[in-house]
Amino acid sequence: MPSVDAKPGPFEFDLDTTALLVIDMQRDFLLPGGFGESLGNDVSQLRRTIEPLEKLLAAWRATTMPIIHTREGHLPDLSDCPPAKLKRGPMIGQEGNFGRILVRGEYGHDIIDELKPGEGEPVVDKPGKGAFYATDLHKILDNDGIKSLVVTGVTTEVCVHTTVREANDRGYECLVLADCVGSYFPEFQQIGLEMIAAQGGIFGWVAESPALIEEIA
Ligand code: TIU
Repeated sequence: MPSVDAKPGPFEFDLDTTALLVIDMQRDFLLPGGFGESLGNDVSQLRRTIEPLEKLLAAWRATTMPIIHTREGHLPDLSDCPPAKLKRGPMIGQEGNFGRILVRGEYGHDIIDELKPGEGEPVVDKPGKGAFYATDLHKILDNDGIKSLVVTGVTTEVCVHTTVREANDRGYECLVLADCVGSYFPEFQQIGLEMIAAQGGIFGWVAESPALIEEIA
């Protein structure tokens, strides 16, 4: 069984029951001039994940293990956006530099060109931060016999954390790749990763992508 050097200890996984999750690598969050930057965020903190993710995707696509992408966003009429979310995110649905912000079908809502989903790789649209809430993700994984998830994407303390917590409660073992997840806030990146592996791996394992690529190559 492949094993990756990780915190709090080796992460063992089976090539037949492991999937890669790429969370919300969307233009709205990552492009200079986009929604994320318009909120005063430093998008370079997220953009440093692009190159390691390109390498990881290339290595992963050479295996038979599935890849699932997610996107955060809403229906054009915002009927799936809770008023409470809209109240604290009044820009959702407004016209931005890349179309209506976090609205499905808009340019900014889609995944960045560098990490464009490949043929046959599901893209799960989610209205919330967690990838399991109000989506078919659990069903997609369960149908494929998936038991372990390698989790990547943005942002570490928001959609990555929420998804990893949801995954734990559904019985998945999660490995989070430190160089393939990003936060606008360096301190949240560090603490967010520590929180996952603390207490003997309360939410899972944390490793660097080159260690995993070596195992699957
Ligand atoms: N994908 C995701 O994390 N959505 C967010 O809203 N993240 C923030 O950090 N705001």
